Amino acid sequence: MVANKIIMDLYDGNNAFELIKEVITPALERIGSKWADGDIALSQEYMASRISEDIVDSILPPESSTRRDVPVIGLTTLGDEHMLGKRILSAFLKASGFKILDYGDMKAELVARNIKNDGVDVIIVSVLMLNLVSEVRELRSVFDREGIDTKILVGGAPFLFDHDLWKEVGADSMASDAMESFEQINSLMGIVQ
Ligand code: B12
Repeated sequence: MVANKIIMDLYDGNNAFELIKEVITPALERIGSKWADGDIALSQEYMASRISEDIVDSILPPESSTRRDVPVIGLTTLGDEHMLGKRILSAFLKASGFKILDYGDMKAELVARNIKNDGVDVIIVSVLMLNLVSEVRELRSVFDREGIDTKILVGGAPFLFDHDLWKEVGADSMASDAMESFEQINSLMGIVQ
């Protein structure tokens, strides 16, 4: 497979996140624009993302053997079917020693029920679709109604374009990439590194 060979030629065993950022994500962004311009079908975009997922899976680092059980981190999308960003984030945080509960894609009510049961300290929400940003506001209002004090950390394209958006939707913090999410989790939990 051509895509696989291109990445493997560049992969040195230690640069997975760099390759994802510099090569795979920009390629998918170009593919997304081609779809938006009507040059390719959604099925082709889908196949490109499946191929990318397989490549990403093959280069992501394994979980760290030094695991910490506190804080408990949940990860979800709120109606968004774009899963690759979440998967990358999860791998990075697992490699950093965090235990991650991945809820897949859920409605706010269900996320709230799960994090209550699981005692989640920080819920990370990945959003790619602009119209789903309002779901974070919904999550905040469910938390307020139910008295849930789990911190909400958001990230993804809409929050990169508008740096104050996370405040407007009632999140506790935002991060622009996996490394920053690590720092934000520690800061939200008052953990000094
Ligand atoms: C692949 C893809 C799909 C695949 C997804 C497959 C899958 N299982 O993931 C399929 C084909 C299913 C799909 C469907 C749709 N898609 Co689509 N898709 C894409 C595409 C091409 C790439 C997305 C991707 O995987 N990028 C690579 C990953 C690694 O990047 P990422 O998600 O941005 O994540 C990175 C960062 O943002 C960050 N990050 C992400 N989340 C978080 C969270 C935190 C806390 C932190 C710190 C960081 C972080 O970390 C990641 C690594 O750096 C984009 C194009 C684009 N420009 O993004 C369109 C795109 C996102 N899709 C789009 C659209 C419109 C759709 C559909 C509505 C199409 C349709 N008519 O059905 C549906 C939506 C379904 C839904 N409810 O979600 C639009 C969105 C427009 C908008 N304004 O919101 C885009 C931008 C295409 C375009 N140019 O118009 N899509």
